[in-house]
Amino acid sequence: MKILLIHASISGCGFESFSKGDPTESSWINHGLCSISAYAKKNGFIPELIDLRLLRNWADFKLAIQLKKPDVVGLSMMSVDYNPVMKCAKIIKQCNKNTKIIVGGPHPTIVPEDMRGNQDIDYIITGEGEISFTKLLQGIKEGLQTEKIIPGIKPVLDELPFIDRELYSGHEMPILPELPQPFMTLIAGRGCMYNCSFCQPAERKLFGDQVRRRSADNIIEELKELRVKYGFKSLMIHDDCITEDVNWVERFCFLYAKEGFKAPFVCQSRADLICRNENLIEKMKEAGLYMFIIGFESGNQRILNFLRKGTTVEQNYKAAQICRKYGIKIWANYMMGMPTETKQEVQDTLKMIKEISPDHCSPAFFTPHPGSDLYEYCQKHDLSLIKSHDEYRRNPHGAKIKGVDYKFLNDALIHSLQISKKDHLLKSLLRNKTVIFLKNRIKGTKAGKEIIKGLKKMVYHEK
Ligand code: B12
Repeated sequence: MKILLIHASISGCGFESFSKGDPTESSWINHGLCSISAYAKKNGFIPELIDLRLLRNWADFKLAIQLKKPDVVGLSMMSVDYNPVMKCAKIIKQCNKNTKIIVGGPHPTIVPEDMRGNQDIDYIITGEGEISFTKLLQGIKEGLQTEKIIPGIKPVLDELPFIDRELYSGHEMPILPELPQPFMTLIAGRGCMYNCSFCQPAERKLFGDQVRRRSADNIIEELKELRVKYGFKSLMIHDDCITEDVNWVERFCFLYAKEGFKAPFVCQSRADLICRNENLIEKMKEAGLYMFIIGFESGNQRILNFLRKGTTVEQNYKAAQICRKYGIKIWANYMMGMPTETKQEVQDTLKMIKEISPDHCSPAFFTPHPGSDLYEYCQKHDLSLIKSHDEYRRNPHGAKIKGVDYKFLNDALIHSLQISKKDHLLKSLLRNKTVIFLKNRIKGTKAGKEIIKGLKKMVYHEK
């Protein structure tokens, strides 16, 4: 049986984008697809991958399907991937209506109704897919009939095979240009114990109420394999919040050093955890922590409470100080344009960014993601301006909700980039799609020219 998996996440980066521009969307692997592939392979199936980022256009895709002639196709989708995934499904069915199409991932789990009635989709697997996908392949092979919506089965994470990275032909580009290559991403756990209103309950729906994590020993075993196979030189740990489990991180740092790993790594954390566990942060730095990605979100306490972030503005400031103390770089995630947010509250965020002076700024316009409580809030109050699934990205692309002055937000966003005084930050931002987008928006306007001149002056020391 010929099984094909498809990486269809191109609503942001487009066709022919592999390794061009923003490394995260243009080159990173999809761990969900790699994990279901590894499990299927362990059970005797041999999935292949089509990565849309490597193709030129939909005609290329059609050709690839005609050549590969798959019996079964698996597609992974976040909400933002809906349109390209549906287009793939249509083309596949046009080529052969007997090809079975299976979708899985966050969007089908959160909103299965979105595609239940779609004739091109044969099966929807909700939640974690490894076991159910392989069972379904066996069922299809034996000609068994099954329901359209199939609930996923939670695997014991340490019992899963290491993900099938060979599914992808290209390599992942580092999150920051200064990190040495080869760069790799990995994920240790599933789920998140926090309750932020811009995310939850989506992740609980996907992975359940309890956070499950592979053992640190299991991760180190995978890293040993990756060292031999790829000789990786830097690393990104994707987990939403790996630092919540102090014992886990201590064991990981101990083993990482013991096994002779020196590659710098990047991971996500929270301001409150950094403040609470300074000792742990020091140990992480010693083990090779290069940068923390921190969801500071806002410099205003009312907004942090509205987001149910569970952190304080003071913790945001203090966490940044702790990172500076240990020489850990800061990637700041922050949002603007939340429902009810006032212009003064946005100014508080600008003040915070100025003081924190992050090494990398990742600003966003608040976007109501399906599956989150704030999405429901926006539906209830008729706030959403999102017309197409492609717009479910938090990057500052256009207006997201009613009642927000996006002209003011654009200015605030650019200001937040200007006031963080790091040259290398600006360099990376000039390469970054967000700024290219902003440059295009403001290009031609007098204010725009001044802003670009100002940015260039700061980056290239132009007179
Ligand atoms: C790493 C990550 C990224 C990476 C890489 C994404 C990737 N392709 O894997 C990058 C940085 C590129 C990214 C970008 C974005 N992300 Co992201 N990301 C994550 C993160 C932190 C981990 C994903 C992961 O690897 N999980 C581990 C694997 C094992 O789980 P999984 O991918 O869900 O796969 C399992 C199941 O979903 C299922 N499954 C998945 N695919 C398939 C396919 C089939 C056929 C089957 C049967 C099953 C199946 O089985 C898998 C194994 O159990 C998650 C949060 C999280 N903790 O999961 C957010 C998350 C997936 N991202 C999210 C969002 C919103 C985005 C962005 C839109 C953000 C933005 N910029 O605006 C972009 C969109 C990118 C795009 N698609 O164009 C949301 C999605 C919410 C939604 N409603 O869709 C999440 C859930 C975070 C959140 N709670 O808000 N992201």
